[in-house]
Amino acid sequence: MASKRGALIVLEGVDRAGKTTQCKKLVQALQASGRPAEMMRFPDRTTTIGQLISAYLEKKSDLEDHTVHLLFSANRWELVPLMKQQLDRGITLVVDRYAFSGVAFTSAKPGFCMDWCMKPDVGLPKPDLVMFLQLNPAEAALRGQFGSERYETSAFQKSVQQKFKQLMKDPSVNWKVIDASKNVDDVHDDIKHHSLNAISAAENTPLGELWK
Ligand code: Z5A
Repeated sequence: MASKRGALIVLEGVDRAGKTTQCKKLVQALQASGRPAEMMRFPDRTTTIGQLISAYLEKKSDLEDHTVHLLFSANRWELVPLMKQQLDRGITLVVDRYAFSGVAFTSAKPGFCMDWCMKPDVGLPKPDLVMFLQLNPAEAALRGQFGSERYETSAFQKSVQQKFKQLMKDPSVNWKVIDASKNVDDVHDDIKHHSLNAISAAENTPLGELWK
């Protein structure tokens, strides 16, 4: 086991903000500079639970709203042993969406409060850094139309964004807002800067527990 742990870095953001593009670019840059790094994404559609979620998102199946929320959370929990193992080995994990998406998307549905939505994810490995890629709807539209998956409508995405705003008020999480309207390389520079700081800080800090 390496003496210094890796950092847990999460990218969140609105639809088409460039999360996947930037996660890949960050991992490549970290690896190129000799820092071990790997990418993860949630939902992880490769597991049995992930396949249930994927069918739901693709509208091939319907699931009751509480049930699917708990499945998204279970999909994170099932990966926790692997995440901890990799962080312990000194590997930095760059994660495309995490529990914050879980809370923002479900609490944007009628009849859900944020408190209930947060509960299943309490105690997950706490990210050392969460970057929120901010992009206004007009700019997102220039990057292509919404896809055909569930949740990909402008009204729903607007209320998801409001929920993210509320989550970002929580000072127990190290949030950084990134202007995602810049070109890919400039956004990457901002993300890399914050990430290198987080990696240094994480080396000497134990991994925390989210919302605990
Ligand atoms: N969900 C949930 O309900 N509960 C949960 O717990 C979790 C998730 C974890 C998963 O979607 C869905 O599940 C998601 C939330 C919900 N539903 N929605 N919406 P996903 O992860 O499979 O896909 P996504 O996260 O929705 O992807 P995205 O938002 O559409 O894309 P992105 O990753 O932010 O962007 P991208 O793919 O990197 O880039 C999009 C396009 O923009 C592409 O053509 C790029 O080349 C272009 N791009 C990227 N950056 C730039 C810049 N800087 N300038 C110009 N163009 C750019």
